[in-house]
Amino acid sequence: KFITSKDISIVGAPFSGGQPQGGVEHGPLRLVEFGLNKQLEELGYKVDYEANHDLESLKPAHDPVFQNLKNPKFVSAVTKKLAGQIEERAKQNKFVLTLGGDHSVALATVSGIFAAYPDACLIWVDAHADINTPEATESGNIHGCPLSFLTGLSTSHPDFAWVKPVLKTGRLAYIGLRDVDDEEKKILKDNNIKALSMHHVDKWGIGKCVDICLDHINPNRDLPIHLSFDVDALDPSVAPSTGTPVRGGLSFREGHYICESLAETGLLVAVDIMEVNPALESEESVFSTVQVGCSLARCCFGESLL
Ligand code: NNH
Ligand code: MN
Ligand code: MN
Ligand code: MN
Repeated sequence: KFITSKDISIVGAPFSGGQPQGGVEHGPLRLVEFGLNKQLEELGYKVDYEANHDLESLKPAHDPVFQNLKNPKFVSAVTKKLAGQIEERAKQNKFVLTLGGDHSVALATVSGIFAAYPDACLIWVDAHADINTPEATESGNIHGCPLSFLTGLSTSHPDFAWVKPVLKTGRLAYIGLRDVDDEEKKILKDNNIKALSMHHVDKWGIGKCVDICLDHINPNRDLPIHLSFDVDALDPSVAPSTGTPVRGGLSFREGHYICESLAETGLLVAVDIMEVNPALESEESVFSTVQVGCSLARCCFGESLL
């Protein structure tokens, strides 16, 4: 056991600068308004919440596209600040639950968590691989790039020089992929990264997929685990309110199974619930997406374990 307390530090990351659609910055507050803090307290945890309402103040007056990336200075400033906060909370022997916000915020969560736990491994649950380099990205949206910086595959962008290559490619595994750019496919192959797509979920079932990932990145089940869960990994019928829905995703149960089985290891130290966008689609869509976001988080903290 890496964490001996029953303390959860919820870090709000109300930020949308890593992609073009507004609204995702309202994700954290909606999850908290839905009762997430109280739900986790009912599971026996002591919960504190830092809303980080002031992130907009880090927006520079002038932030032109540089080396293909959009809003590089804003994304860099926000994620650098949050990384320090997350590292501090992790070093206080607390579970860190980060609520996005777009997935560029993983620059902060992975930097912060791996500073506290250098031997950690990362499970990335997403329809997308988010490992584009500045040279490779077609969109220029930084939420599609965090893993290239964190793994050290991108080193040349000056705004992200502060991001240390804390994540070895052998400690990264994906589940749920189905919309991966050609350049990313090459990166995954060249670096021998364990990447399970929806095809693998169909073929082997979710149980075997989680085992395969853990066997690869945590073979002795003795390393801390960080889960970064992009809700667009779920099928759009389950989590419709997200910026880039892709059909054919994880079912409600498959998503929850991942969280439950990681909770069961006793090795989880950090969880990110990302890309909930309450500005998208209908009020019913928002309700189901926020509800599933909260229930994934609760399952990470053992709700459904007997
Ligand atoms: N691969 C695309 C890009 O880099 C899409 C990324 N979008 C996401 N990632 N939602 O999770 O822009
Ligand atoms: Mn707004
Ligand atoms: Mn993502
Ligand atoms: Mn995604």
